[in-house]
Amino acid sequence: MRLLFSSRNLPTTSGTFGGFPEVIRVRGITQFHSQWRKYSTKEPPSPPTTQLEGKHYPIDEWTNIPSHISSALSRKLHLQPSHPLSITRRLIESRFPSPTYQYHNDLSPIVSVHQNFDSLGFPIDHPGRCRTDTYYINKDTVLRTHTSAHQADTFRSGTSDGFLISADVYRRDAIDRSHYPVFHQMEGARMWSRNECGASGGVAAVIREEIESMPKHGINEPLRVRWVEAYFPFTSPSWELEVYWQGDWLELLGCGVVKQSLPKNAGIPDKIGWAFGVGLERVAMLLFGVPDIRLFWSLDERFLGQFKGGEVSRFVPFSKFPPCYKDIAFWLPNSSSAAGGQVPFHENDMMEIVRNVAGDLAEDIDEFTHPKTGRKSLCFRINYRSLERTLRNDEANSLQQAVKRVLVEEFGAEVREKSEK
Ligand code: FA5
Ligand code: MG
Repeated sequence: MRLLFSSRNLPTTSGTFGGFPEVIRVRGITQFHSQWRKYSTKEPPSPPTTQLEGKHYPIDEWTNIPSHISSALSRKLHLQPSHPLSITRRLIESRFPSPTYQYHNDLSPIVSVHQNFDSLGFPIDHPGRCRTDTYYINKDTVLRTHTSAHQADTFRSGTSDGFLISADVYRRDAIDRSHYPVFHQMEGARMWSRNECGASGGVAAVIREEIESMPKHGINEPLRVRWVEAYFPFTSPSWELEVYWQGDWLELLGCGVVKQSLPKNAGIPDKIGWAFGVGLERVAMLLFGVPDIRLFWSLDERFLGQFKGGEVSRFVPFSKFPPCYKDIAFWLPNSSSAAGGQVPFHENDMMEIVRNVAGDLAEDIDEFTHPKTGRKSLCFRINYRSLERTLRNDEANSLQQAVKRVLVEEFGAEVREKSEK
């Protein structure tokens, strides 16, 4: 069994037990287990649990939530009045007024696999369901990977024609300037009775119109945008909207016409409508000129002090500290995986190891392809940079050493020493 996380980075896990606690580790999650013995008069052991948002959840071989993720649950940046994410949320909300639209900003991030995937028609083998992509509390419960997890329930509640749901969402994802494992989405949806939607191009035309009228306060024009055809299991047709940013196309949102199975299953078969899911960080990066997604998590007054509720202002960088990159190349045994089984090592496992070790000091990771036959050889370049101070080379070296240790001890990797810088 391979272990993904080191114990110092693990969430609090506990069992209520009738004997002396014994610390065990399953897929890197430390658990406290009772030593219940055959002849004990005490109660049989309860299964190990993890505590999130004040509630205990049983953990199992699917559990994969490290402490840097569980500690983000309480931050709720989209609700901090002077935070750029909250300012962005309110600006978009102003485009979709009450009472047609109802706002839901405080739904729990802990949802069932059914809500997150099944209710939206995700096929059972969809890659989004993998433990390499999703944070599982246990096999039935996840940290929502998108605000669409609440679509079916909100349609079913039927309390308004439209809704906006803003929330923190969680994904095991790449490390770079526009990706973070915790980010914020806003889900928007609007339903009509079939004969009510009068637009000449139907629902599809309405959604593109609605989205193009989203706020563009102070964004340096000309803004180059493009619509790209996309696929989501719960909309058809579907599109993504991209914008040209820092020399590349940046995806802002996904949207489409809601597939009929959703209103049908929600008990409103006569309704049709559209839905979108927009990344609030991505919009805020454009509106406020924030160059790196990690900044939104900063507690530094030089960042937070620049913003005021209701105002869109340009971010003034306090400094640009030098980067420090380190390369690592290694071979893996053929069966190596985060799950310790047959699933191959995934690029996201590397991202997770580095996030565990380096936190926000990792700016981006690039994967190099290595022309080798036989054993699987992997090469990564990790760029370390603090947003708040100059990172010393020896600090970056010890982070790199720690990454290496996890790869060796928990994945059985054989590190190629010459590849180090
Ligand atoms: C979805 O999550 C769909 N639920 C969106 C949707 C809703 C489609 C309703 C149709 C109808 P996607 O995985 O593309 O789609 O993510 C939506 C947006 O979230 C992206 O366009 C991007 O702006 C943002 N996003 C995705 N991953 C990250 C990340 N790791 N860090 C920051 N923002 C992200
Ligand atoms: Mg997408």
